[in-house]
Amino acid sequence: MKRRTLLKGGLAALALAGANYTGLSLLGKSGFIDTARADGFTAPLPIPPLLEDLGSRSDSARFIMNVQQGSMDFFPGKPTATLGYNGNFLGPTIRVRNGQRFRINVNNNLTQTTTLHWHGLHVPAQWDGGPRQPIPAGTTWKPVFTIRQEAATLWYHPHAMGLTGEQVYQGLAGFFLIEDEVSDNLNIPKAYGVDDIPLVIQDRRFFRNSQFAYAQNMHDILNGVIGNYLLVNGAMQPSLSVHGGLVRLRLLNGSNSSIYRIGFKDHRTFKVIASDGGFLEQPVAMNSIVLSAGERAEVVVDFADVEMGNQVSLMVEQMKGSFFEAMRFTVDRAAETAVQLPKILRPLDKIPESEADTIRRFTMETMSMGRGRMGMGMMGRRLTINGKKMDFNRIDEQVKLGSTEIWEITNQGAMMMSMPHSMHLHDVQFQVFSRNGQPPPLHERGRKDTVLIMPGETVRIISRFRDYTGVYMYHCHLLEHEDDGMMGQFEVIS
Ligand SMILES: [Cu+2]
Repeated sequence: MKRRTLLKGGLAALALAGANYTGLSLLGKSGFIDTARADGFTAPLPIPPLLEDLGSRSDSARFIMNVQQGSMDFFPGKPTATLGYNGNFLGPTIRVRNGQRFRINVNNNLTQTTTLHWHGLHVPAQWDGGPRQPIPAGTTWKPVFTIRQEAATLWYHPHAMGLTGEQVYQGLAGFFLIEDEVSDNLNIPKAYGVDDIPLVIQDRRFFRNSQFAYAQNMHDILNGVIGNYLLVNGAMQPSLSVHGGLVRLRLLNGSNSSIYRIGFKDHRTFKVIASDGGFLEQPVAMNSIVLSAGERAEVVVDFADVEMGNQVSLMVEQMKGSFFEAMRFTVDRAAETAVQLPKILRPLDKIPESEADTIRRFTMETMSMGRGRMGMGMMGRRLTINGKKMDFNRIDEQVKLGSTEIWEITNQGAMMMSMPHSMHLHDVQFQVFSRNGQPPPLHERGRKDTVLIMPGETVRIISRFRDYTGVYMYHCHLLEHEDDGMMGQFEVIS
């Protein structure tokens, strides 16, 4: 895969003093397949199938999900052992409607525990699918709940304590889409797999025997497991035929720990129409967007100017500076109808600062050098939130049901080892209230559940805690950090 520097003002602008992005240095490059590859972009982009609803009533949806082992030929004739939901790699797209009753049977056919977490979903704590709801090997989990949430691009993935990173890496992830009257009525592309395209972007590295090179040694825990191959919907260098009109891309950074800047090779402008938890108030024009692990954005791109038969490349830049030509769009037919994106997508109810009852402060720390021994820095306390690591037996924060809270989250920069972190809260969709004391950029002003916090940055988020009591997680969504214990528990109490 070619590595090129194409997008100007890319992640270099976010460069980290002292951070180690040498990637494979500790393990040595020799054990890994290198990125040289015959030219691709011939295989069609896989579109995850919509999961068939087994229910007969429109107000109720019933699904079955098998968590299973599989195999993929990422390299011809050299199968890679994988995990998948109802298939070999990744999972089907679950699509539900606001207000619908949702039931699913999750059969764990693996030889180890897993969980199934609904990332971004406002859901009763007992059905959250976090580390407190393990599904032991060979058993079935049967959550039942009502969707109480506006249209959004969410996703699902395992979240078992200490196993999340490895299970996601092997292929466990899928889209979870909510539709409602607003999304029905908006004049935007909405034909699934035709002009409304889910794109989960992930990087991977491989051993020479073509198996995933996933490790949790100290280097990989601190830096995250960063790959040198890029997969889009589980395929390397795929291409997709599209019409010469508006195409909506539901982008998910489904990588373990990579931060991506995503844009087009020809720098074309696109419109961001939704963040993690739903539509923005108005489309925001950009020509690249940064998504940390776990974040989503819906963007609409216009291919009307592309000559029939020509291709447009989607580019992905990792924070450490590697560029990937992720996939190509081949414009091979004219648009049937000319769609004009609306100027206003929906009114967005902004939570006022005055509504907040409480301000809580969180410090995400990569290394606490003061507590470690000098010269043995990596042996010191690492990857903590407020100096603590995850403990099932400890409730870190108690939040009153019905309250509104501001959480002020600081990524403590350090001289020796600074890392970006991405803070994710279960239960709520929050709003970014400020970034380093300033209003957030326009595309961060919608609903969010995951937010990138660079070293030295302070982000304030505001959330309403409604409907459900119980214990939920907050954690860094760099999965190697999460697995290492960069996570805490908040309990919503009545
Ligand atoms: Cu982190």
